[in-house]
Amino acid sequence: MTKKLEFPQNFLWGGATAANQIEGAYNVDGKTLSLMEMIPFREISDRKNHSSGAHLTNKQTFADSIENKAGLHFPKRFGIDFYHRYKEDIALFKEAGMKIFRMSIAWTRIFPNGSNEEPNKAGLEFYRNVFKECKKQGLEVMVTINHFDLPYWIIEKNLNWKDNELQNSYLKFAFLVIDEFNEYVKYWLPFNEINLGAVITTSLLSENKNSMLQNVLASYNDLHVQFVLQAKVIQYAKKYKDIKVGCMVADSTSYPIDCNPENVMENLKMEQMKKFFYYDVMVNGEYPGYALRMFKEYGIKINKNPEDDKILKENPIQFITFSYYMSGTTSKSGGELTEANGLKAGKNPFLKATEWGWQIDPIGLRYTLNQLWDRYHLPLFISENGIGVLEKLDANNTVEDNYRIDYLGKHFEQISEAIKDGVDVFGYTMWTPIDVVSASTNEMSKRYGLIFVDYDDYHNGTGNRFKKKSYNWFKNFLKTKEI
Ligand code: BGP
Repeated sequence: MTKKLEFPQNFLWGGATAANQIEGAYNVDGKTLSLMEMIPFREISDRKNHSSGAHLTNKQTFADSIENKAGLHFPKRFGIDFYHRYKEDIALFKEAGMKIFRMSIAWTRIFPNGSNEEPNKAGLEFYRNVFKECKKQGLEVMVTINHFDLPYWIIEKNLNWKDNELQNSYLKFAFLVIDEFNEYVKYWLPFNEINLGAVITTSLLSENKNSMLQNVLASYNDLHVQFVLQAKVIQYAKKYKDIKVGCMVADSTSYPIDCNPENVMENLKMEQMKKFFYYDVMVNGEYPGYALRMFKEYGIKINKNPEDDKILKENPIQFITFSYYMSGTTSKSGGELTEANGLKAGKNPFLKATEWGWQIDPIGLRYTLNQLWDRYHLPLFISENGIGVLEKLDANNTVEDNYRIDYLGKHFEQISEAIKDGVDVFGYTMWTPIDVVSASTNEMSKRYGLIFVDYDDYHNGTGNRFKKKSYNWFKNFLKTKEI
């Protein structure tokens, strides 16, 4: 039985990627390494557990990654060679019927050695060519200015977000790419998953890498810096009438484990600090009372510059984007936990989870869309959503990924329900249209794509692209809107 879904005619369907997970060519045409590209692969034994929350653990120390840079430890993060194959990939996106492509710009292609140098012409040219190709194929573009990937030269200089030099370097990079590419790129996101980014980069940059609590506390100050930098990007971009700047938050739905008021209250607090806090600051331009109370109780002091409040107030985000992969539960007494991308969430007995423990919950997406619309009344865009699975090409050079078809169809259904609820959702970019290197495991084998890419975890393979069953299903869905 098929079901026809309703979507507005101009709804932007598409796919999302990130430079450090797709481009490869990390040392080509002047590019230098970014921190994400230096993260070593996990130990084989660790990888069998598929535990998430990778990045640098105690085992994979910072020193390891520096050795990695010197070529002592291999491999690095290779991506899928989008750098050389972008025309083929964009043609496949177009053939599927996509209308928008979300990607990021590698800071290290534009300023390979520091921000006092001239921007690297070859880097600018690469992105201009990609954007021109998107235009030729009728795809809008959404750009993430910083998708977790800090240049290694920032680490060499020992800079942190609190340092003016890093802040100014980021702004120089952000303003430059907006000046260069505003005619091609309508939608801009200054930071990927701003609620995770600060925690991740703080842990990577922090001297005290072993204390997670300290990293989280310190990260509120880094986060504040990112809020202000984002507001400055919004302010700057106002000179271009045709572009819009929005946020990107790693969202997830959280339910109380039961109707015990203690647990319901705990869940409210969880939602406030895990999601609403970020949107509240970026939409309303001020820190909400529940956060100020929490900061006081934990002894967190936000070091603000005198002009920060004004900048935040005058430059709210113009639309909201978020990633949505899963939901979780909360109970005051703890309960059984699952973990995704370093965020812990309570288990839900009503839901199935992926091999990595990400609990699949399409209805949670409708729930979140309603929550965000009711609270902010800003246009919403789902900038990431998808399912990571271990997959192999079969004898027919395809993957019969019925589970992905099921996952996507059920999420699309809930988006269409939210639209019927009156929620203004204007687009969706799945993570991801094509297999890429995973952000949390650094492996190829956690695959999300509609298109299979022939590389293994060690970058063996032809790199050739093969359509999975879901590719053809999605192509047909875009024509018929039937699931
Ligand atoms: C998000 C990141 C992406 C992406 C995705 C899937 O947090 O923005 O970069 O990779 O999660 O995560 P993973 O690759 O770890 O499965």
